[in-house]
Amino acid sequence: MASGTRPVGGYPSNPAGVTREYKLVMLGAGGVGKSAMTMQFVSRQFPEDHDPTIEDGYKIRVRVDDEPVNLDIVDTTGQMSLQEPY
Ligand SMILES: Nc1nc2c(ncn2[C@@H]2O[C@H](COP(=O)(O)OP(=O)(O)OP(=O)(O)O)[C@@H](O)[C@H]2O)c(=O)[nH]1
Ligand SMILES: [Mg+2]
Repeated sequence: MASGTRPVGGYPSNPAGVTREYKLVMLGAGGVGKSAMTMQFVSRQFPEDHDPTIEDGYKIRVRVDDEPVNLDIVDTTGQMSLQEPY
């Protein structure tokens, strides 16, 4: 392999002791199930009610490829009325 090239495939190596963080953003129209899907993933619960979201954030730790990583999830609003400037 020529000098300066990186191995093909996979992610750059992770220095020992450094926890990767992935940022996820839930996007979609109002009432399509963004919060329900997020809650299922974060707390294994399915909310039956529809409580329109303004914006919620969740930080959880999960395993990806056998490695503990931090997820930073933002559950956004689907309500156009909440997105318009005053
Ligand atoms: N039957 C069924 N109902 C669902 C599903 N996903 C969500 N719901 C219901 O649909 C409604 C709206 O779900 P939410 O998760 O609050 O929707 P949302 O996209 O977060 O809505 P906003 O925050 O207003 O943008 C709730 O009453 C949920 O229980 C699903 O897969 N099946
Ligand atoms: Mg929501």
